[in-house]
Amino acid sequence: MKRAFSGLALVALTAVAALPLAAHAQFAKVEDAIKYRQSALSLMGAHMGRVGAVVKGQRPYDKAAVEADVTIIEMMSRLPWSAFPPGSDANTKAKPEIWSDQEKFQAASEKMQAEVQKLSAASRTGDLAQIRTAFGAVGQSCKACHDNFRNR
Ligand code: ASC
Repeated sequence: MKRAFSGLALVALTAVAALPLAAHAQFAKVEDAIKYRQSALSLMGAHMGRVGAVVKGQRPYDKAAVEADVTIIEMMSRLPWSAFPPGSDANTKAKPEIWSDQEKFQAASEKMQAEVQKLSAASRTGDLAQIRTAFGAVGQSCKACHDNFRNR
């Protein structure tokens, strides 16, 4: 029993220790990584669109609904970044700069996540003006990354 536990513990410890290094190894195939990141960004875009409609006055403001949308945006904003393994630009809009300028790409992803955090805080105030401002900043951070790292 003791032996079995030690073996399991070693496997668990090794797995945890390897996590930051092996983010890409989560995906068996490059196509799986592409699908994963595109799915997260697509869901993020869908929920940005819903909040965008409220911000533009095309849909009535409902605090709980916006908070729910922003919760999803926040979760999705964390997901794409482990899913850009080298070589995963083939047949996608991903620019080679994602891999040749990784620091800048990472900074852009962190900027976007930081702006999403502010949108999350704004959504909890119930103040549509604050939500509008924060939403604009998130959109700008999306655009900045697309301009630099995504082909049209
Ligand atoms: C969105 C969305 C994007 C960005 C981008 C900002 O809502 O789906 O891709 O904002 O349009 O310019």
